[in-house]
Amino acid sequence: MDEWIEKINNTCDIETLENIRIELLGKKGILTNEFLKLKNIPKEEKKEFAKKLNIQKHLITTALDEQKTFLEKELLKQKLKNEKIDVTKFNNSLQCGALHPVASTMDTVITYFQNLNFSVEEGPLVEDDFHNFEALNLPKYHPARDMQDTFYNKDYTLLRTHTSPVQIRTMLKQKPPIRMIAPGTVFRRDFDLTHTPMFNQIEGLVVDSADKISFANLKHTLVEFLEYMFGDINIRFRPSFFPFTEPSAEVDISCVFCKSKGCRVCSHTGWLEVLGCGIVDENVFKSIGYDNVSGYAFGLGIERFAMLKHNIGDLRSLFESDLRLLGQFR
Ligand code: 2NL
Repeated sequence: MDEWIEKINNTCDIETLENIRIELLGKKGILTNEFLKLKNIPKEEKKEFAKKLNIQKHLITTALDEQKTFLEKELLKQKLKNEKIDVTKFNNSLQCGALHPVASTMDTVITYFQNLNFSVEEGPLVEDDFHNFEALNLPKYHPARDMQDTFYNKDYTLLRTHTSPVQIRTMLKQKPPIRMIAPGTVFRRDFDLTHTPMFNQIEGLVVDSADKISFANLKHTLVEFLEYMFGDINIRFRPSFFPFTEPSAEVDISCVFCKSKGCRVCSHTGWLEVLGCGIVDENVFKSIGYDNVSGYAFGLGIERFAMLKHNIGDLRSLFESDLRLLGQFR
């Protein structure tokens, strides 16, 4: 009997254990057989024999039950161990997304100016004539309105053609000094190799009391900014015209592709135009009721910056969501 008990205690799986139970206690089991012998045993020995058998049966059943409980517990333990999820484990094979080059360039420019204490202002995409044109020294029927072909709605609202209306709204709701940028989406009826009907802009505006803000302030801010964005480059300010600034300038950097040797991107001029700027026109301040102030403003196209920074040749590739391009910016 001791050997059987030992065998039971050494069993490692429930199936073997069940086989042992059948071998001992099944219909044709060894112990079952012993019990059958009872009827042929003389009366005087029967009691002793039966007692011995019952003890054996009890020992066996107890051993079987205990081992079964033990094995079931082990099985559960194993199962829990195998099914445990390590929520802290990092799956390196995960495909990570990346910021779109337009978004990351936007972030870089915004953070740069935030660090110079510029506030970041936003405004509606659907604008009215006053905020988008009139207040910016662009009276009705002024030919300069043709510069930015506009999407008009039936109710005379329009899709903003630049983020300048955000500056107008900010100046109307707060007093100088103002030091802000307005990043966002703008819309123009223009669609060719170098233009998309929707694109992104960041404009900057600094306003303070009269004579405090000069072209030198503007020039310094933009030179520092462009050197931060493009590294070791040459920069030149070219006289230009915008209805909302006087004087106005366009800013060129030496071509980052050919190092000014002349290439297709810079049309063999060695220069790339990257932004427009100027001293805020007196008429803009007049239209919003500011008096005795001075200010500068500038505007740049994010898509163009992203293309120059990441060496992207075709503007359209920024709008195609092609993972072969986007995957390169992880
Ligand atoms: C460009 C030129 C520019 C401004 C934007 C501005 C805004 C206000 C008053 C005066 Cl409220 N000026 N904005 C000024 C000069 C140039 O953008 O080429 N943008 C892509």
